[in-house]
Amino acid sequence: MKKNHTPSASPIDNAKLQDLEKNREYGEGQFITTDHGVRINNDHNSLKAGERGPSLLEDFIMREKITHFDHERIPERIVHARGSGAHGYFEAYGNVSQYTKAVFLNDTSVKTPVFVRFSTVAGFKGSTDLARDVRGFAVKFYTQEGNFDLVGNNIPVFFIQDAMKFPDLIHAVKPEPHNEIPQAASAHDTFWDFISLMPESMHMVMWAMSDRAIPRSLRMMEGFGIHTFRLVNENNESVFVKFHWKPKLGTHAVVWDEALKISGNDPDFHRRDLWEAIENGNFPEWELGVQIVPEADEHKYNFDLLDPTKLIPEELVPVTKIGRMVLNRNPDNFFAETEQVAFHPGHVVPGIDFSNDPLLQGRLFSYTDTQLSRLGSPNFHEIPINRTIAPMHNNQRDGHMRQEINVGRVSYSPNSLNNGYPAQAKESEGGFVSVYERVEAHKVRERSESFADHFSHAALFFKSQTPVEQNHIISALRFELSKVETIAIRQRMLGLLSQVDNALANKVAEGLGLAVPAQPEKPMNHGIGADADPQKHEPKPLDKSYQPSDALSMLKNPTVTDTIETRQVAFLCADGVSEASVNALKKALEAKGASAKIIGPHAGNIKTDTGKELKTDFTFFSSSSVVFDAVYIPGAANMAPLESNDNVIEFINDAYRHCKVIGADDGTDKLLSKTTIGNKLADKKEKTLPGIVMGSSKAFADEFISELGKHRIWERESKIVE
Ligand code: HDD
Repeated sequence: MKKNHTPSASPIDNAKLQDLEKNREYGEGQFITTDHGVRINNDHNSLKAGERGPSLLEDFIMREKITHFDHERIPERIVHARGSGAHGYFEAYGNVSQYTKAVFLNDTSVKTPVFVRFSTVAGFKGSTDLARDVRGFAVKFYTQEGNFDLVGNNIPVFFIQDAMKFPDLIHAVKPEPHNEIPQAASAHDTFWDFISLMPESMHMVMWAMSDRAIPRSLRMMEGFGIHTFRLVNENNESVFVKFHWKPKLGTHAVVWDEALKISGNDPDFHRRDLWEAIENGNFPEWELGVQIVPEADEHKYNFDLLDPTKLIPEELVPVTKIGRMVLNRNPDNFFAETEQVAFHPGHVVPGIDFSNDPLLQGRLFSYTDTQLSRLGSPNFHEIPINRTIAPMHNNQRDGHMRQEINVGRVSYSPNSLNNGYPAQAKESEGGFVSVYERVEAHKVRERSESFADHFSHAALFFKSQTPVEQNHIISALRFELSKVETIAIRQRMLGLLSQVDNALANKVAEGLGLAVPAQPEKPMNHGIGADADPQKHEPKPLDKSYQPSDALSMLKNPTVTDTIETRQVAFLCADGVSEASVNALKKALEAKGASAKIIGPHAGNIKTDTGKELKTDFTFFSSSSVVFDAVYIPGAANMAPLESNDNVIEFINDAYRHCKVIGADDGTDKLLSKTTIGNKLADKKEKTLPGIVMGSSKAFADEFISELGKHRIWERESKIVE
């Protein structure tokens, strides 16, 4: 059989790595040329009739350069436009052959390359990272049996039950069409109008209003495949499966006021954090977990496994860890890799198959379709980042920007001129065979009655949260709904919330200056004919049998860890800062994998009390405590430059407000007295406050590190929403 020429290899094999090396060096010691290889003699001036004369049309060099520039942009993704990517690998633990024949999930000797793209959903490509939003968590596994894409989110459920409603959901959440306001925010009328008429969204709304929607870092998020998928073993036996990603650093978030301020201070906060962690060798890591449900148990639960607005509580079906993923290489080129990568839930390999979840089924159509308009050609699989590392042969031909030069006469099957090749693979030869599922039914446009419980899982989520987390959900709902101008929408939302949890609804209502309606409005009264009622079935009453699930709370989650690895502590310094004070905590932090950043009155260097130069990383003016995990005020020969600086006071006040650990050496009392800390101490007539570590004792560093390991000192905040 003749081989096809493949001009460049897949993005991650050795040949590609060498190519990338070459690309990196490209240009070094080389002449600049046109796209067609002609050396350019002058790249600074267009061709003109005389030095001061008009430009000439014959200037093929300028025309080529400008034409290319004019076409540099491609349409951004209709959703998930804002994203950041990284390369890495996946290693299996080798404990799932009884469930799946997928080689990459079983063979412990294989390191499967991956490319991951994290994203927000609603904002445009240039929007802030810290929008309140679901985060996309899309992983492309370049397996030896073809590409498998796990295109999930950091929230385990979704807003809607049927793909038919996806365009409506997205139209509602995107900036409103008449004035294109607001950017990357759900806090506006059209979003809540839609939600208030869609009771099925209530579970997801609880998650989206929780701190899951404002992660501290992309490296500190869980990931979920959401839908129930199937795993299939060598004997063609199948089980249902839910996929989970569990982050090594634990699941952490920022607080809302902080998120708002980060958006101004560093809109690239998450992108920068991911990039820098990888550049510094702090490779983000997750374990892949599965919840397995035997086919026989399909109808065992009081929710439907096919309903993507429901999750399987981990207490009912535990998560088994089956491998780990490490991200260890930043992209070389954002456009070529992160922008052009094309994910698709329909990219599966033998051993993984779909369930009949109607949201998943719709997605199986949507993703290839969108690439055709976004990447502009059915040949998007040939873009290096999308190429499979498995051998690829078929009779698909031609189309825009075809890269492959297929040789020979044969591009059809069956054929005899190429001895019947490329040939079909039997199942035993790795051919993909769909799950042998019997389906016999009427064609209907209906929702199953088993999808009609919209409130029980929302209530389960809410009651599984700690009071701090519940407060954050209440505050978020108050924030969002107070931005909604139409009072009827606010009221309708209160009606829905009251069906989840009365106390929750009452607290939100208080913040809106409204009362919870005695009788929640029936969503379908709004212009939708009774016959077209999408639900058809009356929403089911609240099922109170669910026990709270710790895994749903970020603070109670059993995987929570007190590591301070990669945390960044701001050291507020000025000339005369005590070198010993700086070095003692810096050393202790670095020993635990955290780092110190010196914030000073100006860029360049400051002088320590011993006369040594200390380089500042940021200034009081150019930075803010919102982009750090904690703050330290070292001792100093002269504290006056800090005491008289409003930015320093705000730095400390924000850190206090956002429940961050603050360490203060001896001699900082006067500075602290000008901050919230001073006010609180004076009010309480106490010497200490939670998470404020004072003094210069030997135990100081240990105490500071132990407090930092708690991520935030929530006691300080407990009274924000009474
Ligand atoms: Fe989607 C992109 C995740 C439902 C249609 N989706 C996209 C991305 C993620 C998800 C992470 C970005 C991939 C990347 O980084 O390039 N989408 C989900 C999840 C869903 C979901 C977890 C529900 C469980 N999506 C969904 C539905 C539809 C789409 C129901 C359509 C019927 N999604 C798309 C899309 C996108 C997309 C329009 C935009 C860009 C792209 O596909 O490549 O086709």
